[in-house]
Amino acid sequence: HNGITRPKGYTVSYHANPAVEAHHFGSSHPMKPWRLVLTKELVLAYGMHHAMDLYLSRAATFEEMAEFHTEDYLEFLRQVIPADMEAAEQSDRIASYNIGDDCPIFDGLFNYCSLYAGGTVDAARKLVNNQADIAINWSGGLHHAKKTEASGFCYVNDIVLGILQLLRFHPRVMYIDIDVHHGDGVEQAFWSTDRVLTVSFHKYDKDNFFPGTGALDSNGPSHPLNPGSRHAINVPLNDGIEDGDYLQLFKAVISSCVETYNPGAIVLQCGADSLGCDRLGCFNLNVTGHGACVAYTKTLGLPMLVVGGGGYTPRNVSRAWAHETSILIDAADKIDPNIPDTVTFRNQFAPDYSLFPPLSEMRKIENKNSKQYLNNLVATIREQLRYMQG
Ligand code: ZLV
Ligand code: CA
Ligand code: ZN
Repeated sequence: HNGITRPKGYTVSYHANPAVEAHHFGSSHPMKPWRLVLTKELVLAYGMHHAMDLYLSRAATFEEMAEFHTEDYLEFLRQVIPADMEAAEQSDRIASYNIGDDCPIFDGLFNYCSLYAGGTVDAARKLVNNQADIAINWSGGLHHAKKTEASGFCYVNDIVLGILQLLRFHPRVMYIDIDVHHGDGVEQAFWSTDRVLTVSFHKYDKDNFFPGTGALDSNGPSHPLNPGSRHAINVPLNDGIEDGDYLQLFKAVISSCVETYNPGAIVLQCGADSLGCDRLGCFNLNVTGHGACVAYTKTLGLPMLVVGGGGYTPRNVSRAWAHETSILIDAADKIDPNIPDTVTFRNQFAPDYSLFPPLSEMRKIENKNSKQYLNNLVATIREQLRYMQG
């Protein structure tokens, strides 16, 4: 079968549940859980499931989610129904939890949240229990959710829950976020601790791009004696960054962080809205460039929790996450760039039927990141890391 076998010397676990894919945010909403169906189709058609331990994600329990979120907020998510959006007596509560156009109430909302969160918690536990070296949950990565409110299409912060599991065993965890948006919810959750180093690469334009946080000089609590001081790293970018510059920047920043911080485990959020042609994004990355960041992170040889995130052009999201799965099982060189005939919904990948269409050429966005701007980012971050060492 395709020649895809288990990777030598390490184990990859894959966490998914088809029930997640069936949820709908609403027809005009950009978040389409259906992109997970396409991802699964590609992973199966290439035979990658033969190389991994597959687990059906279970729903996270209320108590597990309450390790981060308040019981009031979770209770609200559990009982709210779409009709409450119109009910006047609920409107204050709905507003207080930031429910609205970005984060609507839809059928099965609590089930959706507990399933994607359960996948990430399960994946983290596989790493902690030494049953996996790399654990993947493409349905997770919902980095904007806060302790007591929804934000930016995210309701429950599965990443925070996963990191809390890893912290039971590892003294230091490093979080890396390549979604085009700032990973504000994860940054905020660990703002005051030195046990998590958060690193987000994102488009930054304070007033015109969501969520407006993540400036280069936003690095943790300002008081130098607060343990979290300098343990948030932000890599603010402008429109149009391309593969070569992004990968060079990624390697420079991540290698310096690992050298200084010496984490015991890595959590990688692979938001695919940093690809070219994304409906919401404004970068020019190709599937290969995005994947190269995953490949580089893997070479660090640390236990790795890999989650999804944003990504609003479903065909390209699935291309990226299937390619990245192949990288994580060490089979990228064994998969045919021509998408197999056996893929259901193969018409989605027309006209090229390639895993690697030239996204950066298809909707070229002018690159507003000068070499000087990028060099300054690296120099400033290295300086910050020098101070972090104490
Ligand atoms: O990819 O939204 O800009 C992880 C992730 O990082 C906003 N929201 C907020 C602030 C005021 N607004 C606009 C509210 C619009 C509500 C509906 C859309 C509907 C159609 C098309 C685009 C959007 C939209 N919303 C684009 N950007 C937003 C952001 C939230 C982005 C979340 C990214 C989530 C999963
Ligand atoms: Ca990011
Ligand atoms: Zn995003």
